[in-house]
Amino acid sequence: MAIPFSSASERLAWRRSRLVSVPYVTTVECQSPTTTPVPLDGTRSTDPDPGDSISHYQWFETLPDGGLVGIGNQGQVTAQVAFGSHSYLLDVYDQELGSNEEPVSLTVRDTTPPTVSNFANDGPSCLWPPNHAFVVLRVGRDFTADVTDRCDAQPKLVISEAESSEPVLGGGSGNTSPDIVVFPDHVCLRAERDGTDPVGRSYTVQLVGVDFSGNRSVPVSTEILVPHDSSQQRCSNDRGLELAADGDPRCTP
Ligand SMILES: [Ca+2]
Ligand SMILES: [Ca+2]
Repeated sequence: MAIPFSSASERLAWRRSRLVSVPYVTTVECQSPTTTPVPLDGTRSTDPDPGDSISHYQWFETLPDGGLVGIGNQGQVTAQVAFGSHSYLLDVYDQELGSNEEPVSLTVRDTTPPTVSNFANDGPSCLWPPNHAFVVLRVGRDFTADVTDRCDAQPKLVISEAESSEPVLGGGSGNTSPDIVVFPDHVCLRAERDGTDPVGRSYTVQLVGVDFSGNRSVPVSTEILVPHDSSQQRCSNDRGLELAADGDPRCTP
């Protein structure tokens, strides 16, 4: 016959430090865009009463509204945890159905950067004529790549920076500034070069893959030339260039 327990000494001892010593973790790395399996182990729960022992376990996920969803009744279960922080409960019972309860907090985070492959500059590789207009180059049209991430199903390709081989002012480039305006999804490069420089101007545009946690991939880059003259390199802008004048909102920081 079961005897009701009322004194504190009859309660089951649940020691968090012991739980932590088994494959129990509070923060785990995201494994997929949906859920991440997290093993939970309550089998080191102990009962202080001589001759008594743990008889069964109940694991629950605690919903934001306080509701409970059962996820298993074994000592060891695997929780399928979505991205972010989530609350769980472990209830343990002894042979006499005395019980104790312990909250468990699990966080799935993403610290792994995306991977960029098959990067291509499908836009112009050189700009002509050097009429000081901005040329707008866009991710998805001019810059393409495959970006994959273990946790984010839709990581983005973004422009991280751009630089010029020539100073913004000086030489025979005219008196225009800025020459580069960077946005995540497009960049404005001024079609000009120092006329006294026989090499021409080279812009380097760098892009990275970014996931929703802000992790950034190893960068990829491409060069875009403004040649000294059209005989140096013939620019075949078959598709036509997207141009913008100074003050155009597309090229205003
Ligand atoms: Ca990631
Ligand atoms: Ca300039």
